[in-house]
Amino acid sequence: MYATSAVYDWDTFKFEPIRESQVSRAMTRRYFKDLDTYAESDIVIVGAGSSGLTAAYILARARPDLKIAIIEANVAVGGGCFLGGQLFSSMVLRKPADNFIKELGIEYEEEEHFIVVKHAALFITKLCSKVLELPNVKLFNATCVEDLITRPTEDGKVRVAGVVTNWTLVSMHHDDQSCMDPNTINAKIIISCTGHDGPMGAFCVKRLVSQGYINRNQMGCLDMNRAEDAIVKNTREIFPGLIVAGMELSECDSCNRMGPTFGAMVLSGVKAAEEALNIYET
Ligand code: 48N
Repeated sequence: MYATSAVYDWDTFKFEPIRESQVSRAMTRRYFKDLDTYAESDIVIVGAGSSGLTAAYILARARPDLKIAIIEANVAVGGGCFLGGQLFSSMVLRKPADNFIKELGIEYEEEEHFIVVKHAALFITKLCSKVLELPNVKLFNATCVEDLITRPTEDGKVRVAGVVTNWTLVSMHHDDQSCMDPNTINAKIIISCTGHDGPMGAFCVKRLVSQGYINRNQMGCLDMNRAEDAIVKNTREIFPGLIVAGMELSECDSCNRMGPTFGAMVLSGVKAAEEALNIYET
């Protein structure tokens, strides 16, 4: 026997009855209601890695009146914090990023200038669960941002005004299927945290480059000290309506990479949230 609130008689155990269609309706009714609700979002965050989820956590708690949509191409969240530099599981964050880990209530071991969380998955799952518990956030995972919505501005320029999305599996097959119509989400601010280059990485930077709106610079070689300071300092609105955070910045500012240390991802997410709040409050 193990400690549990209920005691089961496994000989007579039976679930309550159900029809398969009830499960489908329970899921699709809610999903399509969310698509309808978030078709007009206040803020869209692209990428549910460490910087994107941190930005979502700060924003959704600071402004419970704002609707925040998170678009994540993978089925699972976490980005490089789950899959990339975490073959060795433990997660290093340099101080002062320990403040955020304390706020999340995650245990860690203290070293002189950094802290170590025993498993990267502990950090990202705790952060994700706290974000998803917030009533003004919706995560659309397995969903890819495949274009930006833009609008002309009064001074004859252009600003980003939303995103174009498709289920990731559809996005991956545009070449061998017709370009199946995408979905759109209008929003005043987009925070792009799609990581450094990779199959889908650095998406919004690459899209602005393709339009000739900004220049493309390649991510620099590994230098932990320079990289982490630069990523946090450079987190900003790189184009009207578009804030870039995390490693995607290295693809427009040619910041160095830092390897498997995540303090800059967390504080870049914090800074991106503050940049978005400043824009909202002006
Ligand atoms: O974890 P990432 O890749 O991005 P960040 O910036 O949050 O964290 C970067 C960090 O993991 C590192 O790269 C570490 C520090 N290594 C540094 C180094 O030296 O190598 O998360 C980006 C997320 C992923 O989950 C992608 O699936 C997702 O963004 N994504 C997208 N989601 C929707 N639409 C897209 N077009 C898209 N592109 C990427």
